[in-house]
Order: sequence, then structure tokens, then C-alpha cells
Amino acid sequence: MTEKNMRDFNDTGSLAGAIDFHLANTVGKTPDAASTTDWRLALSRAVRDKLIDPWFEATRRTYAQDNKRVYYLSMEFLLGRILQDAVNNLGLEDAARSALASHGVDFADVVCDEPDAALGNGGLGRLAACFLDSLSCLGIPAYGYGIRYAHGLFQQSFEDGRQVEMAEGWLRQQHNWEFERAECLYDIGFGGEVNETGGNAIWTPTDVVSAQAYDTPVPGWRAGWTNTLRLWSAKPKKIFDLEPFNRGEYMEAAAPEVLAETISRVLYPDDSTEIGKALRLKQEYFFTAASLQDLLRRFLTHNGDLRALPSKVAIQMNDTHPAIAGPELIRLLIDTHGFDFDDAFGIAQGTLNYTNHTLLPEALEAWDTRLMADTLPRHMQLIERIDARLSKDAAAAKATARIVEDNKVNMGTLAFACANRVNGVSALHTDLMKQTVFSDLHQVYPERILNQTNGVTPRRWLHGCNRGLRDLLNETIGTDWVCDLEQLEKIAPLADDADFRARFMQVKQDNKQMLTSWVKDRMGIEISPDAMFDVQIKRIHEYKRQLMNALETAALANAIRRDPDADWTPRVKIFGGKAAPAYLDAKNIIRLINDIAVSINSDPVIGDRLKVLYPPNYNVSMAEILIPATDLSEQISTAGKEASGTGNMKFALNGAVTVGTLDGANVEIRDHVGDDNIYIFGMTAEEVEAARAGYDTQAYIDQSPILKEVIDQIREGVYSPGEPTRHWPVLEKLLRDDYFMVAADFDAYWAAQRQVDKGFADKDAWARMAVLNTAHSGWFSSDRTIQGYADAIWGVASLAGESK
Ligand code: 26Q
Repeated sequence: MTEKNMRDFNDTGSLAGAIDFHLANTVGKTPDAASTTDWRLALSRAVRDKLIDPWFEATRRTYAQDNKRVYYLSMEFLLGRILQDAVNNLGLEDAARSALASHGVDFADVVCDEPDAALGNGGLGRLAACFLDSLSCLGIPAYGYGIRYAHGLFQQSFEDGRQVEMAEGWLRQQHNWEFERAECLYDIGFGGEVNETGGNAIWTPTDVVSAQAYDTPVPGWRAGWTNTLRLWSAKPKKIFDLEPFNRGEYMEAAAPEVLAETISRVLYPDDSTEIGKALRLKQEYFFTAASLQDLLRRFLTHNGDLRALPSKVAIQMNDTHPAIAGPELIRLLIDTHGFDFDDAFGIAQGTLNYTNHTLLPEALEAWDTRLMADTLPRHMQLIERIDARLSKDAAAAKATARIVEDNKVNMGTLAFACANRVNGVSALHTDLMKQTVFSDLHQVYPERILNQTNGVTPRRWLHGCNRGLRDLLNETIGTDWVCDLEQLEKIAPLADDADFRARFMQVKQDNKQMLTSWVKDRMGIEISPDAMFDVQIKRIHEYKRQLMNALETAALANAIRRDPDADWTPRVKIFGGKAAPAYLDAKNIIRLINDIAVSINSDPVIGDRLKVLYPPNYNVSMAEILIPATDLSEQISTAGKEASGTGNMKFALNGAVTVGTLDGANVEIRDHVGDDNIYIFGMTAEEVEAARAGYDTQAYIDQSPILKEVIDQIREGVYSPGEPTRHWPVLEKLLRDDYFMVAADFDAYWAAQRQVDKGFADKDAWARMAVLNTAHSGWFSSDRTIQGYADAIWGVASLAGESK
């Protein structure tokens, strides 16, 4: 950033003037008529203006230096709110606050008026958003590519305890952060047939839609560097068919528009179930093909020879959702640029990389060969050729690995075969990749798999969401931690300093007080900020075992009722998360949790010793409120099933203690914070697999009187008095197929929770643990993760701070 810009940034007067200007000229309101939304739009415009120069400057430098660039292809970018993040990154908070205050407007109200950009389901999409932030913070020239869904993740409400979904509509309000690129359009074809002429394949699609670009600037810290997130929106290729309209057939006239726009209309709400929907495949190809055309065009304006592509471009495929990039890039190289298959494959493979985010079989994408051939006939031909190549390599390594099997195209194998590097997202997950799902491929290409443990951006997940802790850290160790998070180690010695511990815990208490008011306002429930706040927030999935938490909650209520005067550690259990609309078992668990909450919260014998909350519509913004106020972070997935987790990192960073299994990145969190500062319980990944043979749920229940009592109560309808059979499906599933071993781990979980009770009762010891969790969490910055990708996968360097 130039000095002049820096001056502008810090100039309260200039921001206030810009807000007034935009309120009048962009929003068209006078201050006395302006609503909170009007102020938000005016402030957003004023802030956005300040991004423009640094954005142009970064773009200019990227072009001037012509260094290797990163393209991050992701179906999901779970950005959350943008305004506050931009204000924080630019250091404009004080200026914005006072400018609005001079009009009697509250900054926090304005910031909270913005709807979340919820273009993602959960971990994978939020990771992509953290990566964008870190790429900009590190000054790495990069583009995010995705889909501009008109409707993000559905909104959740509860009716009678049941999840009800409503369409989300973030674009119904003015969206201030993007620049529409009406001129940036690419044709995307579907269907049709392939004809050979003179040895050349000519694909003639039956349907063609346009992909139109929308650009959002992504500012790094103090806008030292700004990258671009380019999202594609589907538009009809032909503007409008006047003929049916003139005949009065208005629906027919609109049909092509509707069909085209359907492609980018809505985010699929399933986060780990392969549903094989044709529209989903179209979405995947739509954004991948548009992105590849766009990046090739950019490459070719500077470079004549596509053989240099791997030295100038690194493409990261975020899971298999963009895995059609392999065949598509090869197709473009052969059919448009005249390469032969082997050369095209070599260029593509040198350019592409693949990140795997799950080993759950139901989440591994596989498309019917019929659907693939119908939708993308030329790609199906190329997939067969890639497969033939793979099977040759496999035979040489005495392994078997095929892309096409049982009339399915296995997208994980395709992505792997077309990638230069393949990575897992935690140490344990990467080991399991090598041992299980990708063992054959690992044998064929033993150098290809590597690990890059996930991370989270400290800008949003500490600096942005936890003002109290931010200020305490700034005062204690200076401000460099924001972009160099391992500096947090400096507070580790202060865990022994009673004064610092008191200040640290006062911050936590203040955050809990704020959450207490929020809960009162939102849910009308009174909780005590002195209780332990015990939080499990994430998508509802059987492997994440919210059910185990719910059963433990009910068991704890039983224990309290039996002996109300014992020395209980008061707890507030908070659940948050959405279930995929078609995932009935997960929805049943939601209803059970809500029923357990009603029963416990209305029991005067239990009182303040235990409260259960399930605020609806958990999203990024809710996480930003809950995480800083959490004492206990629940990370209790069946070992071997959670690839990494990133919520676990956000909690530890904000001084929560984890109760968790040795799964995903919990293992590395334990390594960093130390055994004494985390509660680990349950079977290891190896023990889980060993326990599968002859697993008997009923036997585990019979051995555990505590669990058995709760199961019996649920069966008798204790939590659904008007309808005793309501929760039988949950029990039936558990008894028939406890695949995620809730029963086997229950007693260990219960015991760990009783240790947690004791731990929390010792205020000093708990404060020590909390401080050390923050102190030792610096490694979990996504800056460290991105530096790892830059060094080991992409081979790119930072341009920030380099001479112009
Ligand atoms: C696939 C096919 C059809 C429809 C939907 C999907 C689909 C969509 C989203 C499959 C998976 C996802 C998302 C997966 C996900 O979020 N995985 C999480 O990724 C995080 C970041 O690496 C990890 O921390 C979590 O452990 C992992 O569960």
C-alpha cells in the first residue's frame, strides 16, 4: 500500500465523508430517512472504494512480474459477512465507528445487518474462505474460482423441534462487494455428440449456456495485497426468444433463461452424501470449464507456449468437485490447441493438484458412466484414455486401480490420476489415505500424497470475533501475532502469572456475558455466565456423534435429579448445526436434542445446574459469537472419520479446552497444547476398526447402566410424552447399526466429562489450560497451511513487499 493510501485509510474524516457521499449518491437517502441497511450499504461502498487502489496495484504487480499464479477451484466459499472483515483488514474500525456514531448509528448494528454469504455447507467451504484470506495476507498471486449461487445454504428453523428449511436469498438485497463483469463470458456446452474428422474429435454440444464472471476483491492484512474471488453465474446464451413471446407464450419465451440460470441457482445442501444428481454434475463442469477457459486466456496473453503452463500456473482442486478439470484441460489442449494425448496429459498433470477432505465411502463422488457420457461425451472418451494410462502404470507397480468400475466414474481416482500432488488435511487423515482408500494409488505413485494440516485465519477467528482477547494480546505481546500467529507462544509463560490469568478469564467472562444476553434476546432462555459453556457446533452427521453428546446430556440430567444437592459443576450445553434436508437420521437426532432440551430446561429440580440450547440456523456469524464464549469444545467424532476439523482449531485459539477423540487434527492439537491441557477419550482409529468384527451395540448398552437408563427413557417416551414412539427410529438405528460406535465410546465419554467437571471447578487450573490453549494454537493459522501449499505443492512465492 502506498503512503498516501495509508494516510487515507487512517483518516476518519475521509471515511466519514465517503459514507455521507455514498448514502446520498449510491443509496439515495438522507441521513434522517436512512435505515440500518442504508447505512450498511453506504459504509460498504465507502470501504470498498478504499480497496480499489490496492487491488489494482496487486493486479498490476502480478501482471508485471508474471510469476506463477495459484487458482483455487472450489464449489464452495463459505465467506460469512464481508463488511466487518474488510473494515478490520483495512484498519478502519475506529474511523467507521465514530463516523456512524456522529449520526447516532451503532457500528455493531450496521455490521450485523449484513446477511452471511453462505456459499458453502461447512468445513470445506469455510476452509476455502480462510485460504483466500491467507493467500492475500501472504501476498501470493491467486484467484479463487467458484459459483455465484443465487441461493446459499438453506436457512434452518425448528417447528416443534423438527428442522424446517427455507430458501436463502442473500442477493435479494443489494450486494456491494462484487463487480459484475458483463463482458467476461464463456460458452459452456453440455450433451450432444463427438464426431471424428481427420483424426480430430469434434464435440458438438446440444445445450450451451454462458458463464458470466463476478469479481470480489479479497484484501489481505492492511490491504498489503489483494486477490480476486471470481464467481460464475449461469446466463442464457441467447438473450431472449421473441417469437414465442409475440405469440403470447410467455412461459416458453422465458424457458431458456430459466434452464440456464438453474445451473447457478442453488447450493446443494449435502455435505457428505453423494446424490448423483445430473444438475450437480452440470454445476461442477460449468464452473470448472469457465475457470479453465479464463485462466488459459490469461496465460496466453503473456505466454505463447502452453508447455510452460505448469511453470506458470498451479491449480488446486478443492476435493473432487472440480475433478472434471483433468479431462477438460486435456480436452482443450488436444481439441483446441493441437497437442497429442500424452503431451496434453503431461501438461495437465503438471498443473493440477487435488485435496481430499473425506474418506467416508458415501461422500466419495462417483458418477454413472451413462450420465457422464450423456452430459459430457468427449470427456467420457478422455476419462477412458486416462483410465487406460492409469491401469498401465498400476500393472507396472503390481497394483490395481481403475477410474471406471461397475459403470461408475470414480472421481477421487480421476482427480488423483490427473494431479501432480494429492494432499490430506491432517496428519492422521493423510496416513489413512495412504492405508485405505488410496492405498493402491499410493503404491503406483508413492511420491504423490502429502499432508497439509488445515488451519484457520486469525484475522476473522481471533482478531475479528474476539475483541477482548485481541486487545489483551495487543497489550501484552504487541500486534504482530495477527500475521504471525506463532507469536502467541509468548503468552505461554504468563499461564503461571495470576494477574494475566485473571485478565484472560475476565475476557472469557465478558464474552460469556454477551452470549448470555444474546441467548436471552433470541431464545428467551436465562442462563448463568458462571456455568461452563459446553459447545458442539458443526453439521449434523452421525459420525460427528451429536447423538452421543445428547445421550450424555440426558444421563447427566438423570444424575442431577437423583442427587440435586451434590456438588455439580453447572453447565450450559449448546448445540448448533444443520442437517442435509434428505438426511433423515440426522434430522431425527435434531428433534431428539430439541426434546431433551425442553425436558431439561423446564425441570425445576435441575435448575441452573444444566441447560440445553439449540439456537437455530447456525452459520459463520453465529460461530463468531459462540466460539469466543466457549469453555469446552466438543470434538467427539468416531476416530478415523473426521478428516481434520477446523472448528476444533478456532475454539482452542479462543481459549476453550477440548474434549475429544484422537481424530483428525485433534491429534495435532493435543501435540501442540500438551496432554495436560486437553481431554482425550475413546477408541483410536485402529481400535475402531478392530472393534467392528462382532460389534454388538446391545452388549455395550447392557454393560453401561448410565447409557441404558437413557435408552430406556427414550423408548418409554420420557422426552416425547405426547408421542412415546417419536424417537424410536433413533434407537432402532442405533441398535441395528451403530456404525459410528456411540455405544462403545459412551462410558469413556461420560468419564471424560466427569473429569472436565472437576477441571472446571478448579478455576485456577482451568484458567491455566485456557491460556495455554491459546498460547499453543498459533501453528493452526491458515497462513502456515498456505505457506505449506506454496512451498510443497505450488512452488510459488509472495509478491507482497517486493520491488515494483
Ligand atoms: C458431493 C457430491 C454431491 C453432493 C455434495 C457433495 C459434497 C459436498 C460437500 C461432499 C462433501 C462436502 C464437504 C465436505 C467437507 O466439508 N469436509 C470437511 O472438510 C474440512 C476441511 O478440510 C475438514 O476439516 C472436515 O473434517 C471435513 O469433514
